[in-house]
Amino acid sequence: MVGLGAVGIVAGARIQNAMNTVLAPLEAADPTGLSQLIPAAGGFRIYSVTGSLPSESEAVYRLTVDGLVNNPLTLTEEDLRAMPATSLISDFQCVTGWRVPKVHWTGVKLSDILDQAGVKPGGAALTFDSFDGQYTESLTMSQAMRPDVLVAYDMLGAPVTRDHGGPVRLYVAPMYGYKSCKWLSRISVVPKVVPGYWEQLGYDVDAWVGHSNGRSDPATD
Ligand SMILES: Nc1nc2c(c(=O)[nH]1)N[C@H]1C(S)=C(S)[C@@H](COP(=O)(O)O)O[C@H]1N2
Ligand SMILES: [Mo]
Repeated sequence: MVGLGAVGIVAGARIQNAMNTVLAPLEAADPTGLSQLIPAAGGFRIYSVTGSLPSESEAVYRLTVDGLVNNPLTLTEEDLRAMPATSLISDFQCVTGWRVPKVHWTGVKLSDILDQAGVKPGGAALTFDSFDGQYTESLTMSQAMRPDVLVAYDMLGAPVTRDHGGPVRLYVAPMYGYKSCKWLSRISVVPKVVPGYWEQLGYDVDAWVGHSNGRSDPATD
């Protein structure tokens, strides 16, 4: 137990240092180091690990789907809106504790996009990149095929705003908010899970709301 506790403290210190490096001088009071740039309507907080809010117009926006696929895709927002749409009403919960109940989401099921791209044998996981140039996320293939995982272009009854990661963001309904990569620019099919931005800093890769505290910290697991 003593040994595990020590590991937890070391991991915690590492996370804190890494977050201070990335985020200073933003929101130093936030114990997680996550940056709250703008208090948003309806209980959301607007997060960006880069300390700024990137922007891409609908005209230049492209979503690349590549890696272990038979048909790599380059999709515009119009292409996505022309695909079969799925709407969900589901909570958005950040691992730091805030939660927005019953948010309306519309987009394309990630599974539909993967079906169109044609996953090759050996494609067992996905990586997600943001056009902010820093944020990344991951899912296993079976998580990605769930019907409640969307590539979302509408949120709160309107196009996803720039603040919330528009024109297109990921929405992983059953998992903590950090899975829902904003300003989504690339989906790659890969052989195994590559931990995302916060996961490299200690958060759980499997971020099920309620099953996980979002952090792989042996001192508190
Ligand atoms: N590109 C990018 N995506 C991101 C983040 C981020 O900092 N950058 N923060 C994540 C976290 S921790 C949460 S809780 C949600 C917050 O979404 P919101 O800014 O729309 O409230 O976005 C997730 N996706
Ligand atoms: Mo979060």
